[in-house]
Amino acid sequence: MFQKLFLSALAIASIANAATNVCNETSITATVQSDLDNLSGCTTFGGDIILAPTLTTATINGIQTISGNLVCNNNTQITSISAPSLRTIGGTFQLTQLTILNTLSFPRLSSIGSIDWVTLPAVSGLSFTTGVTSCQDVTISDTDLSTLTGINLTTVSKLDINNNNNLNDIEMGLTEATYQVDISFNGKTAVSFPYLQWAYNLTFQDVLSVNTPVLSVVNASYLLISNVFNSLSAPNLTTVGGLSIDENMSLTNISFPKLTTIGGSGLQVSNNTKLTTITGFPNLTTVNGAIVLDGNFTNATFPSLNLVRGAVNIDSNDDFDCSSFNSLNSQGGIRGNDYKCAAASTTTSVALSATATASSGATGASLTTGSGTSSASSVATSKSAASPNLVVSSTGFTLSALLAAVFFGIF
Ligand SMILES: *[C@@H]1O[C@H](CO)[C@@H](O)[C@H](O)[C@H]1NC(C)=O
Ligand SMILES: *[C@@H]1O[C@H](CO)[C@@H](O)[C@H](O)[C@H]1NC(C)=O
Ligand SMILES: *[C@@H]1O[C@H](CO)[C@@H](O)[C@H](O)[C@H]1NC(C)=O
Ligand SMILES: *[C@@H]1O[C@H](CO)[C@@H](O)[C@H](O)[C@H]1NC(C)=O
Ligand SMILES: *[C@@H]1O[C@H](CO)[C@@H](O)[C@H](O)[C@H]1NC(C)=O
Ligand SMILES: *[C@@H]1O[C@H](CO)[C@@H](O)[C@H](O)[C@H]1NC(C)=O
Ligand SMILES: *[C@@H]1O[C@H](CO)[C@@H](O)[C@H](O)[C@H]1NC(C)=O
Ligand SMILES: *[C@@H]1O[C@H](CO)[C@@H](O)[C@H](O)[C@H]1NC(C)=O
Ligand SMILES: *[C@@H]1O[C@H](CO)[C@@H](O)[C@H](O)[C@H]1NC(C)=O
Ligand SMILES: *[C@@H]1O[C@H](CO)[C@@H](O)[C@H](O)[C@H]1NC(C)=O
Ligand SMILES: *[C@@H]1O[C@H](CO)[C@@H](O)[C@H](O)[C@H]1NC(C)=O
Ligand SMILES: CC(=O)N[C@H]1CO[C@H](CO)[C@@H](O)[C@@H]1O
Repeated sequence: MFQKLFLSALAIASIANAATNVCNETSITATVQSDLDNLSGCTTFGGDIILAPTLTTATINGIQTISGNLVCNNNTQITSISAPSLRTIGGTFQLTQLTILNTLSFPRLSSIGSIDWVTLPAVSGLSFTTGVTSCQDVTISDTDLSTLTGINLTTVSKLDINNNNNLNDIEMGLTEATYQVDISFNGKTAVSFPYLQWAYNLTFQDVLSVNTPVLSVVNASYLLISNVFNSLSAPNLTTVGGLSIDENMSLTNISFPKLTTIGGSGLQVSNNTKLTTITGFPNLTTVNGAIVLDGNFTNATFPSLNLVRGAVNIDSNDDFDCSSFNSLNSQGGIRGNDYKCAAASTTTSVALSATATASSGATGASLTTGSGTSSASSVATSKSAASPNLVVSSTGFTLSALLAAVFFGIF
């Protein structure tokens, strides 16, 4: 009786002690489980915990906060890592090259400085019951995850999710992404960011669908390359730094109803095999960079477009009428030093081009048409093989504008 009481008093004392126990070690490398057991009295561990390649399983008991990093690299025999009490990892949660790891059990984990998980081919799910809601920097590459359930962030700096072959669903409550979102080559992933309002830089490659109903700004570039969706819509997007929609084999429909301004990185819509109409930009008025349209389209209509500060290169493999671009050009709406519109069969194609690139000086500006004469009104009946250099860098800009000014001054 006395002994029992004494023991429970001891237990209470150790709990009370545990609640305030900060262990200030800077770093520990655990080679056996007992090394981790040594730390179970620490509620906060001040440094990094490194799990050595000798461990076959690792359980981190007791610790609620790791102020530094939690790292396990290059371990070919570890199958399970768990931390029943862990809530916070202040630094990086780094797991790389763990070939048979299949269990990540962190039921209380909610906050991580950054996630860096690369080559975890046997990790197919996360046992994150509470769920991580705070993490600034996420890289998840080459895992067997089918969803990211257990990670649901509202803001992020970098979200780089690539080469996870089974990942078929990404849904997150992100509202802003301040640096980079890149979802690429994950097999066929349905991506949904229902609350995302802006992203600095956004890339989707090889995705099945993109749902961004409230996205209104992409500051830098929005790249959509080799995706498998047949329809693409950004219903609330008003401004992007650059927009590139390339090589999406099934794409038949694009819709950017509110997109008004495209920045210096310009607009490119190219090699989307089934995209025959590029008419999803009813409100686009200004492109502060170049426009490149290349593919099997018969209709590319931009009813509000009145200013393109870069070059324009339109190349249709089908029947396409260049007249609206020709008139934009003749009204001075194309400020870049190259304007070219060519189609496989057409009646009004005119190719105007400066033979000099923006960086090679302003002396070579010249006017050519598809048929090789020097008259702007002559008719080209076949596609020009020439493909002028259309790279308009921000530094080349002033020169382009200058060139254009000279050009339009002469003609
Ligand atoms: C651990 O570090 C904190 C702050 O640096 C300090 O207040 C505390 O006394 C240290 N604890 C031990 C056990 O050294
Ligand atoms: C854990 O404790 C044991 C026994 O006190 C000690 O031999 C070992 O070095 C400790 N491990 C670490 C990593 O501190
Ligand atoms: C893993 O091991 C390889 C080969 O031994 C080495 O090149 C690499 O740097 C190691 N990676 C890490 C993160 O330790
Ligand atoms: C993610 O969090 C948002 C709120 O930020 C919530 O609405 C949504 O249901 C969560 N999604 C999942 C899959 O838990
Ligand atoms: C945007 O992302 C793309 C693709 O990852 C990258 O090539 C580009 O440099 C990024 N741009 C900026 C401004 O960070
Ligand atoms: C569209 O974006 C604007 C900001 O440009 C925002 O105020 C508005 O709420 C968004 N619309 C919807 C339907 O979310
Ligand atoms: C990106 O755009 C958003 C929304 O307009 C703005 O709040 C943010 O400051 C911009 N970020 C940068 C780096 O320009
Ligand atoms: C088109 O842009 C103008 C501002 O340039 C805006 O007033 C108008 O509401 C936009 N139309 C649509 C459909 O968003
Ligand atoms: C479209 O594809 C062709 C053939 O692969 C390539 O030569 C061309 O550069 C592509 N167009 C663009 C704008 O990338
Ligand atoms: C145009 O369509 C043909 C036939 O469907 C296809 O083979 C070709 O790759 C397409 N070209 C482009 C640039 O998408
Ligand atoms: C191109 O598409 C627009 C918008 O759907 C339509 O108004 C226009 O008549 C079409 N032009 C041609 C030449 O088919
Ligand atoms: C023309 C082209 O490159 N199409 C690509 C479109 O996207 C699919 C799916 O990612 C690719 O397989 C195609 O190569």
